[in-house]
Amino acid sequence: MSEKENKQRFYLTTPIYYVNDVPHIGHAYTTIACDALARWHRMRGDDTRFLTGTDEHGQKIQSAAEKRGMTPIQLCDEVVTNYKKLWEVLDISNDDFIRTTEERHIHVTRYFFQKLMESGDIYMGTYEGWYCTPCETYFPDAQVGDDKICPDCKRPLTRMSEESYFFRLSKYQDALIEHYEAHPDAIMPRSRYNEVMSFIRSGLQDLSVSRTTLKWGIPVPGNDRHTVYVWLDALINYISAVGYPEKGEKWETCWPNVRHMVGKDIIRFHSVIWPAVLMAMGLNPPVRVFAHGWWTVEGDKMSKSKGNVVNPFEMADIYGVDAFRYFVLREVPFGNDGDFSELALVNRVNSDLANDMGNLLNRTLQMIEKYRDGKLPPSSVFDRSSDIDSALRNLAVSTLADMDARMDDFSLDGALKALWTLIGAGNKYIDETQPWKLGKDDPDERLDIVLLTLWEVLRFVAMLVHPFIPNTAARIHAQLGLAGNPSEERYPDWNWGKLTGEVMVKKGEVLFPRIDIPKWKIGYDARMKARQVALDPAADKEASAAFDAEHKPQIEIDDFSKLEIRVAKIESVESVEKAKKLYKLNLDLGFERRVIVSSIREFFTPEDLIGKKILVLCNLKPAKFRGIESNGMLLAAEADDGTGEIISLATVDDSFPPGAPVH
Ligand code: ME8
Repeated sequence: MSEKENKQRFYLTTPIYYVNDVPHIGHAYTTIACDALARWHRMRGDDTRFLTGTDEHGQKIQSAAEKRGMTPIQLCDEVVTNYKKLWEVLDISNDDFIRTTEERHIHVTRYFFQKLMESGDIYMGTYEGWYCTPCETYFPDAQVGDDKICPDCKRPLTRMSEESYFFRLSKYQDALIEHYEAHPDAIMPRSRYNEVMSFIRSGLQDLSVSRTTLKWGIPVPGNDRHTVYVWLDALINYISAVGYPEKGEKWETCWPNVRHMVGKDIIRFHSVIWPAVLMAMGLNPPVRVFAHGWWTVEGDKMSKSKGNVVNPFEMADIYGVDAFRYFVLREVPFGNDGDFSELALVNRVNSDLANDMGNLLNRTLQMIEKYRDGKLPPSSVFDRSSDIDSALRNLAVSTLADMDARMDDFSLDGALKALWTLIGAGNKYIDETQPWKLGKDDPDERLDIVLLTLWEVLRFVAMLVHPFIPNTAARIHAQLGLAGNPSEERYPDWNWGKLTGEVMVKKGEVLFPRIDIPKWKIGYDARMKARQVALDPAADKEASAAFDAEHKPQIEIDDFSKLEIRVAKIESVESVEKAKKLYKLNLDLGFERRVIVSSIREFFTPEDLIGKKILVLCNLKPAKFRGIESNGMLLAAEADDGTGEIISLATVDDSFPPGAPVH
């Protein structure tokens, strides 16, 4: 296959995420999967563009902003930074980030609407139906049961009637069926294709595409009383981000090759409404819409009220970005639902990353250092390879093709499995060739061949694993003694044995230290307890007593210096409603004012506290207690005097100013 024949164009999008809340594992999952695909295609040398962004209009955002006493755009500007920061932390290589409040998007949305009104595909009518506010969707009577709850989210529906513009979705029913019959790969996996086809065949109704009740949206051209339905607005992002309607080079290379990755809950918007709108505009429908499954957490539905929402920042912080990326991509057949459990993640790290991949690298580099002083044998030794060596080489080369085919089907887990077959074969090759014996008996050629074969396998592994765990791939690459980064490699040039000149390996730190499960469990249990406390502060006492009962391990001075402890003056004290143990303390920290929520109400009256200069840990991550954000923790001694628990706050002389540091 020549590079030219094989070269593709690949434009890939994530859904754009609502900015009414912080990102969770669902958002991270789609984006990591897209990142792996985009990196894979760049490595193939394909013309690749990868888009993500945020969905910033609509009722959800307006309500969330009202709740927080902000304007919608203030909320958007604040929350969008969480997404951007997360993509940086997770090594996401998006080429663009679109916000639907950007002018480049707004004008394209209005253009679409205007064109569709002119062609008659959008017309004015009256809508009466059942409306789900959280889903921002109307449901026709036929889809609503006697209980009048939303068929999707199961929350109560409201009967609404309003003047509305409609999109003639019904007109495109036959064209959609025809299109999908001709392109069975346009919706994947197959089960979703079948689901969408039967939905289309059951009959499509025209779709309400404007709202008079909502202010926070894009005004309909020529009729400011209406805003554009948020889903139509959102879908258009995929096209406004590549320069439509000017249609420059970005447009030409991207649009005919667009693939959308979405969660299974939003497949219909992408595979029914969106292609019909595109057809109405005379544009090609997406080449593919792929719907992935949903994560549960430890067997339970993820929900804020249960306090089990998986925070991707936290996972990356505790386990490392690549362990998290690897786990979500490998654990579940892509397209199926899966269950997230930290223990399962730890087991994957230990078995796949530390054991299989880490050992192959360590054993190989150790031997090259021990027997060849770190220097790589010349590739001419391959001329005398025997069958066992060639078999491993052939496997490395065919793994590339095997993974490529799986990535074409978006089978990310399948591609990783194929790669781990190669890694397993590399470890088995060491066991079978027993280089340590060759090292003793035959210091020359046979050992050279074995060491170089292993080194080449690892070079392939670094390149093949790079789209999934880019940072680890770069570390392997560097330890192999290679310059540059695997992200710069283009695979038509990988040729086995291509290396000339002298390469010195540089064995470095272990890639993934094994996680000691009993030790890990202690930390895990403490975190779960803390989570419960955040949900129910009454559990706080129990948690802290259990924690204090144990002595803690020794720490370094550096550990201590991470704590920012300062003097704070208590300015005022308020009782927290419906929480008999909690006070809200308003503090003066010298450089700013702070709120801390603390469970000391049963020990002090407000008068005991006001004016006191106390010590506060002030760089603790914020936590919410009964809806109040607490920024820090006060320091206190705690004991039992026989009658019950007593508490004494850590205080300083009145001469100390608020904000004074404590070392
Ligand atoms: O739907 N597991 O945005 P969004 C896996 N703005 N994926 C999950 C998940 C879970 N437990 N929970 C949510 C929107 N998701 C719209 C998109 S696109 C033009 C507009 C996924 O922030 C969900 O399937 O609510 C969806 O794909 C994504 O998170 C975005 O959710």
